[in-house]
This record gives sequence, C-alpha cells and structure tokens, in this order.
Amino acid sequence: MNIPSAPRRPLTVLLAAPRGSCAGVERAIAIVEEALRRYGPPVYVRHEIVHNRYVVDRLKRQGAVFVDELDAVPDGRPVVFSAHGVAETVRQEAGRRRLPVVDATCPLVAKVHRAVDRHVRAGRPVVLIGHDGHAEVVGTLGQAPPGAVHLVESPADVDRLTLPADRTIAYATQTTLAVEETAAVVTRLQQRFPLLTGPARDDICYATSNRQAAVKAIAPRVDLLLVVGAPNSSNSNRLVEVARTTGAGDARLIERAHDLPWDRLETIASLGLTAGASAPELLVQEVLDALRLRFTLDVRTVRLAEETQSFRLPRFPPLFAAPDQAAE
Ligand code: 2E4
Ligand code: SF4
Repeated sequence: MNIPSAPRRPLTVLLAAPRGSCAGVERAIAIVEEALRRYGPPVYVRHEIVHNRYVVDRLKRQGAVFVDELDAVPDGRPVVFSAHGVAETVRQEAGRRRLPVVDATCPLVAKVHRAVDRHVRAGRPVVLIGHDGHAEVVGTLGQAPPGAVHLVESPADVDRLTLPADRTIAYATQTTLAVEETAAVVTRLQQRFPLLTGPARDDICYATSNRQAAVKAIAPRVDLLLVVGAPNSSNSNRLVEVARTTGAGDARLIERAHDLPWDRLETIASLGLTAGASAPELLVQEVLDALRLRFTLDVRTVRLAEETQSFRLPRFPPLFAAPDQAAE
C-alpha cells in the first residue's frame, strides 16, 4: 500500500550573490594544485592555504602537507605561503634555507604589504586596523620592524594611541573587515591625526565588500541568515555580524550541511544563504540539497554585483637538491 508522504513545508531562500570563493582563493588553491603537479607530493603549505577545512582536507589527500612554521619543512622541498601572506622574517628564513617558495599571498594582501613598506621607508608611523593574532595581520605587521606598525581594532584603541597629532601618520587595514565598522575607526583616526594618509577609504577588498553588500540587501528580508564558512575565517565571521546588525532575525555560521540548525529551520519562513570567500560553491549546493530533503524550496538569487576579477599564477621556482643530497 502506498502511503502518501506529508507535503514538505515551503521555505523561501534568498541566495546572496556574489558569495563564496573569490579570485584570491581560487588562485591560492590553483597554486597548490599546480605545485603538486610540477613537483609531486609532498608539497608543504605554511598555514591553511585558505581557512576552509574541506579545501584543506581535499589538498591533503592530493599530497599537500600543512605546517605551522618552516622548521617543519624538510630542506629542498617546495613550500607554498598561504593566501593570507607572511611576515618578512618568514620570507627571509625560507631564503636562508634556500627553500623553493611559491607565494600564494593574495595580490590584494601583497598590495597592502607594499603600502606599509613604503610608509615605513618614508619614516611614517603606520596604524594597522585589524584583528590581533589573525594570520593576515601577523603578516602585515611583519612587513616592518617591531614597533613601527601600531595595531588597532576599534575607535577606543585609536584614543589610546600615543602618536604625535602634528605628524603624518599612515594607516592600512586588514582586507576582510566589516566596511561600516572600519569607516568608524578611520573617522576617529582622521579626527586625532589631521595629517593622516592612506588608502582612499580602506584596504577592504572587492570580494569582502561585495559579499557584505549582498548580505545587507538580504538580511532585513529573512528570519535566519546562514553563512557557509569556517570558524577561523575572518571574512565569514564579518558576514554573520553584518547580517545581525542589518536586520536578519538571526544569523549563524555553518561549515557544512551537517551543521544545519534543523530545529530553528522548522520555525522560519524565509532563509538567507551566503558563503565566505574561502568556501567553495559545492558546499553551498550541499546545503541546498540537504534543505530540499525537508522543504519545498523557492530559491531566489539576490545579486548585488558582477565579479570578473582573476589573478595570474606566480612563478614556480625550480627544485634544487637539498644541501646534504648535493654532497652525496
Ligand atoms: C586571504 C585574505 O582572512 P580570512 O580569515 O577571511 O581568510 P579566509 O581564508 O577565510 O578567506 C580567504 C582570504 C585569504 C581572505 N583574505
Ligand atoms: Fe584576496 Fe579579498 Fe579574496 Fe582575501 S577576500 S583572498 S583579499 S580577493
């Protein structure tokens, strides 16, 4: 006997666009894949290439070995620097050991590094707006000698700076910050340091600001907004915060479909969905497929911008024999 199944409840999904992988992430992943093809495994990667467990695990299965520091890289093996960039000391250490380096630092992070370096060489104190301890911030601070760059996160931090008000002070920012919050910090810097110099507005990249703009458009129209992304992903966490402050009833970060908050989903009529810059589209589709098992979805894409940015791959250096091998 055929028992008719209960009709699935309708659920409207507003799908943010742009969402997910940006040009810097696609380039970084392609660099590890190309390094594996050219050099063969193992290819060492300093830090998670991007902050996404699915991406890291897939590359591990292909032969990438993720390490925290260069001392875990054997002499002579290639090492990839992650998309978040590295401090100068790391680059120098790799040079001293003559490790073949492939640099997957996002070109938009590298641009901030060059600006900081320019200011420091010109003798200007630099204020960096960013989150203490984050890999990108560690790398950007590390473009200058200790003490030359002052890290702030909030207007209150700006008030605590002891730099002279009558000098030219430069500033730079992490690329993945919340746009409005950062503007408030820059405004306070301008008030305290009238000769402030730096980017036109901030160093927040096109991908970060486009993903936030799409969330802002969707947030007031949904009961719950889900961001596919990792707990250690700065840009993904900012999307959750932006959703909360711009009117979403609730906003949460999920890594994959298995994190879907089913009890909460039973209580809502409209869901917003987006993904951080390090989350592949496949994970968004996995979430939608899981939702379709329980709901009749009405998926509407809300597009705020078209993205055409792409970055070329860097140079891949030749492999040299390790010093002890060369002596044999
Ligand atoms: C480099 C710079 O910085 P965040 O934690 O957002 O990094 P994630 O790996 O999540 O995203 C890619 C990325 C890499 C963003 N900016
Ligand atoms: Fe580069 Fe922006 Fe992507 Fe970061 S989020 S990797 S800065 S494009």
